[in-house]
Amino acid sequence: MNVQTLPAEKGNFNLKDYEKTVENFDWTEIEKEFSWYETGKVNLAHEAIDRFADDSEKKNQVALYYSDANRDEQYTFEDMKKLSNKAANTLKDAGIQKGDRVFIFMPRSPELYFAIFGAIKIGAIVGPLFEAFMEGAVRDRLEDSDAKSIVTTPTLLERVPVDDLPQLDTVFIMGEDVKEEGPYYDFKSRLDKSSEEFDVEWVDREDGLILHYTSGSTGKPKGVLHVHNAMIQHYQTAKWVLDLQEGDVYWCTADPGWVTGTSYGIFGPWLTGTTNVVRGGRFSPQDWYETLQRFKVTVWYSAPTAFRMLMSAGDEVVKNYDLSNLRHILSVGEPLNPEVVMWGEKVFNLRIHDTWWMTETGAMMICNYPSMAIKAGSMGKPIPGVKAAIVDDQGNELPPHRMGNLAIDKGWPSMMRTIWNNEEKFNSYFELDGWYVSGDSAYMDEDGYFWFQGRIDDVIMTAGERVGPFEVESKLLEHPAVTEAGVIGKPDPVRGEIIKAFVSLRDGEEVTEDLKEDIRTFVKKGLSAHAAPRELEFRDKLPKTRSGKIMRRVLKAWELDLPTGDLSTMDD
Ligand code: 6R9
Repeated sequence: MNVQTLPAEKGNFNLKDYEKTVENFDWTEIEKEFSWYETGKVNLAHEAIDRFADDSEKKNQVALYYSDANRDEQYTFEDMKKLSNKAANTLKDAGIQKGDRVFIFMPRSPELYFAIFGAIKIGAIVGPLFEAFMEGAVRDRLEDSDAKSIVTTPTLLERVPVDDLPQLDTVFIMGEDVKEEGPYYDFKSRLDKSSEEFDVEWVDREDGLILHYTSGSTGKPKGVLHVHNAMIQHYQTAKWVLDLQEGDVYWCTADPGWVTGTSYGIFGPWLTGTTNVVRGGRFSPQDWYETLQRFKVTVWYSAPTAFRMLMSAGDEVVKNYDLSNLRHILSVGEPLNPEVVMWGEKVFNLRIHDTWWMTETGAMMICNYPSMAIKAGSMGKPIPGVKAAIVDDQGNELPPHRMGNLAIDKGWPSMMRTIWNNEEKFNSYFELDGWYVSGDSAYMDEDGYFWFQGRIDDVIMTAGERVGPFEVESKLLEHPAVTEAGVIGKPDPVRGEIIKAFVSLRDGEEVTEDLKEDIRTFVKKGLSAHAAPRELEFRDKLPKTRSGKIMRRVLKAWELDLPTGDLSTMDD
């Protein structure tokens, strides 16, 4: 394969000798940043908000720029402290206590962020939900976690089956003229009335912080529990990888319903005292470029699907905006196709830095830093303090260029502490000789860069050859007629599996036999004969999660006429 390499640049992680840093790195050094190093107790909300609000040089800095179609507001660190104190008082006065599960089910708004910090300040465990969840998805999560409380809006309340959830005794409604009766509380008027002063609950570093539900390919969604200790890694990766520096304006496009929207939409930026932009509403290329321009965003964290959508909007659109403040771009969630990296170079004149991690890992694990050369299509290298390897199905480490299980040595600070109510599931991650097994398949090259191949379940075995669907999808995307591609293995009596590609075409392209043949030949020439899709099917849209992942299991279910499983995370 011919790899395009983009040379190293300057950044916070300015260490020439990567290997030496990896060997000498000690997470306890980072702990000195936080209060527990002195007192033995900590609270993430104090470290992310209050300590800056109490600092005369930082308190008047804008912490949050919030905008959507109806609102346009800004809040300093001092404002954030007061408003999250009000939220903390509101929750506490209604009887919420340390360790209770408090769900947040509302569209993006400043109050969502106050509520999250308010809950953290009293030591509660936050359960963020996507606003698009329907009743079944809400029920599963509240039931499984024995939720005590939820903060929601009058519209979304219709999807909360309050009467069926006996544990759920405190329902805060953020609206006008809310009638208080039974479990219902008027969040807004209580916020308005409550005090701006609050003494945070000092917790242990191993106390619960956040519960993110994530769907596997089978079964109900599982609750991944993270603790306050995770902040060490949120903080350090925000420095090293997001490269956040004094004066930066940072925008993470992810919703807090997804781990990226909390670890890096809330924790990472604020733990480093950075000005954070939140834009509500749906994606449109104009709106996004406008947001970058208007807030003079310097660091931007988004996802491959979004970049691909911007790409297919055409390069003319971006020319109407002044994006000269932008200096660092990052991506997460799905493989970042080389095609997209090269597009980033062209239109932004910047490298897009891929980062790999999972809900379960809590924070970034394998990354491209400013100070290292990027190999387009690679996820980068493990951050110092993280040991990653490719292992076989017995847990033996494999040499470079062998495809296998992407696995991590236990002990990084932000690792999940359990799967809620399901210790067995939690233990199953560690069955291969104690390695944390990600479920992704990948290989490492001779320079220690990791290359994603697919979810283990998605890897295709065709005529004795292992093919990673990602490689084929990336090649398909390079074809001028194609905007999206999802590739699966389809059972075949002769070859075991054959490669089948679902493709959506650019506006104006028509499906013809010639085009099909052209696409097949394109992959054959670009990759290899065995990687070329034998079957092609055209669709207007491909099934994706809200975080932009192509749902190959849904494609497979369509193909084989099987049930599609839990679809609560599928985008509409
Ligand atoms: C943060 C997040 C985790 C799964 C992961 C992998 C895929 C994430 C990726 C990537 C290729 C990257 N994934 N980052 N694949 N390149 N840079 O996405 O968490 O929603 O739990 O998903 O996403 O398959 O195992 P989560």
